Amino acid sequence: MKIGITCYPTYGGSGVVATELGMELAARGHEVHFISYAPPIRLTDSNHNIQFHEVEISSYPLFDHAPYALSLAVKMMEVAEAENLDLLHVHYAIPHSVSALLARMMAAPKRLPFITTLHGTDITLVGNDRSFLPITKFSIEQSDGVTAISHYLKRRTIEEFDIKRPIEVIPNFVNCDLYCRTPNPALRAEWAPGGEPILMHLSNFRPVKRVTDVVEIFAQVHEKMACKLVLIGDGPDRSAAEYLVRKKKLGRHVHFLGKQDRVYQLLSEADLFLLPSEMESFGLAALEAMACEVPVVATNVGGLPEVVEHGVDGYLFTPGQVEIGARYALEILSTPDRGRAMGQKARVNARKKYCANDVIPMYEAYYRQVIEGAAHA
Ligand code: GMT
Repeated sequence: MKIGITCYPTYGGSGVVATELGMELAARGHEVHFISYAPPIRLTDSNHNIQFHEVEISSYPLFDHAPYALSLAVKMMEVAEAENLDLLHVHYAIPHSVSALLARMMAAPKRLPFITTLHGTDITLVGNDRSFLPITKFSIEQSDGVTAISHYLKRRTIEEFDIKRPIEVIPNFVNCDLYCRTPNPALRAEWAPGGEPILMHLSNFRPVKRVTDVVEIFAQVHEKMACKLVLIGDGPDRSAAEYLVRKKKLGRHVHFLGKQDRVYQLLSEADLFLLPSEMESFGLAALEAMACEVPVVATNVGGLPEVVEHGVDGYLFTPGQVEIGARYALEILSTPDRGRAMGQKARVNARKKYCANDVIPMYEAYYRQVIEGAAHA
């Protein structure tokens, strides 16, 4: 198949999923065309089946804000025509599904079906910003196919937008061959020279991630046992987290790594992964950690209970209740094997439901269904 994929190319989870999906599809022989304003940051494969098409953003002085959604629609239509695309697959509803809808209309009478994959804040945040609701609802209804990354998000979309059309749940996935435990003793010695357990967090440091709760939990664990904290990523709340670390005089025990590409090489060094988010429709970072045999302490919100099994491969707690998060973290790290058995269960559970080898065929089957449906429409 020839598929056009559009996503935010920066460090958001939706962009990561879209990029990994494109690379997996290309490896399976499909032709993949990424269409966005910049190459996706996780696009590390140089497969000849992958091409990137840049959307140029117009800078005409009259435009205070360049009309990206329109430029994107034109580019989608042009690429579809030039490359004879079978399908557009857009990740994150706003504004990508609206652009795809316009592209489909412009491409007529040639058929150009499009699938919208909902990731989370495209649904949960517009719930709070009513001005986006009508156009998001319209573009979901007009999509030839719609997928959600968790059962929670499907339910929330139906409720929030009063959607009557079918929504397919195709969960996020991880490449289980790449994301596996491959210890790097030199790295561990650098972060934890005394052999201390390592707690880890990975996110885009947005307020929804509650990164300062990561520091609070770590501080409480550190009072009871020697340990280290590694934070991967960057974003608006990094300064607040750094300030809290300084205030608590924990600087010698905390490593801020900033944005990193090959996170699977880092996750393997963790003994525990912390994800105390206010909301997660799925929690891809938790799944990536689990695939690397790392038990997770996360919040019991959104789709996280579909990923982390409380008491089996991690623990779940209510957002903001950092004392409980710290208690769970201590419980895991105080076991004689320092949580290794729980970590192994985490990998088993990640493999059961979320390996790319099982999830990519779900996308392929759905693509075929949507293409056939459009042909008969
Ligand atoms: O919140 C983020 O990290 C970014 C956001 C996005 O769409 O880029 O993430 C959402 O999509 C991820 C990938 O599907 C999910 O794993 C995250 O749970 C989801 N974030 C929220 O729902 C807050």
